Amino acid sequence: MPSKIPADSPVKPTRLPVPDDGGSVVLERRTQKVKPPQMYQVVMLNDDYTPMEFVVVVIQEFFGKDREQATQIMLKIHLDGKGVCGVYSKDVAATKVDQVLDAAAKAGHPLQCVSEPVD
Ligand code: TYC
Repeated sequence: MPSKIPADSPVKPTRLPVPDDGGSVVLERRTQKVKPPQMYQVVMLNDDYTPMEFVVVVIQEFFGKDREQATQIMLKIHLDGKGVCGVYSKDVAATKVDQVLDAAAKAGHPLQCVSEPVD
């Protein structure tokens, strides 16, 4: 007895259209319905008080950027008001936000960041 195939499987069992198929089952491919997961970008916001050096270190530490990349991102945030530090799955993005807010609060800086779905 073949094991049961889940309803959302990309294949479905089909009986062969011949009278004497001996109960054979073929697997017919269905159109794939699974979509890639929604991704989230972590956006850091500018403020007038957090030191540039602190932002650079945070971006290096939590977003895996080298000093040069981190400095470019920090300057973009400083000039444009906000900037993307990285793109992650929902849970990882939420963890990055928590880590940044925690580090900022501990250091006494008002640095803010948020995660938002990528279109
Ligand atoms: N604007 C801050 C300053 O002039 C630097 C800064 C950059 C703060 C990026 C926050 O996300 C930020 N000290």
